[in-house]
Amino acid sequence: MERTFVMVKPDGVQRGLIGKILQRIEEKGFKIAAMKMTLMPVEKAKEHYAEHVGKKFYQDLVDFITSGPSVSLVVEGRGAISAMRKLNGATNPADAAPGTLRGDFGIETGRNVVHGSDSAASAAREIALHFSDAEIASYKRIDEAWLYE
Ligand code: D4T
Repeated sequence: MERTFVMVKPDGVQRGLIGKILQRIEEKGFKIAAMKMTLMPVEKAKEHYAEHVGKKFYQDLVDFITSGPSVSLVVEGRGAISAMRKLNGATNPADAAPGTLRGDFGIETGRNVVHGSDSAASAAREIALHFSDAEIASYKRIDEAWLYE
């Protein structure tokens, strides 16, 4: 089953949104295969956002993501990568549709509450960066027979 890397960013943690975000993911039917709260080390943040090196928002992004605890998740389910991007909403919360996490909980791009991998390659890279294989659980949700045909 497809896996994606999702993060409740430090603003989401500080604003008490962890539970609501997890609830949306769980209610959608996706499985939380791994989860941990960390204060992301600067070196890991730089690796995570390597594709943005040189952009004007890069340093602010690294500073922000390492400014407080964040919750890292591996989310699993059919089509999870693209579906999580849709659940998260547009990068700029001002453009994110109501009903999406960023649309409902955010105002500005630099405080957009959640992260989700943007492709299969990014998901594989980000999961390996933030989790060891032993930290990722394999189990069946009791409702799987009702989620999948
Ligand atoms: P993430 O990676 O956080 O899920 O966001 P997106 O995949 O939706 O968007 P992104 O990679 O283009 O941006 C990564 C991260 O940088 C912040 N950002 C982005 C910013 O502060 N200013 C900007 O102009 C852009 C484009 C927000 C998300």
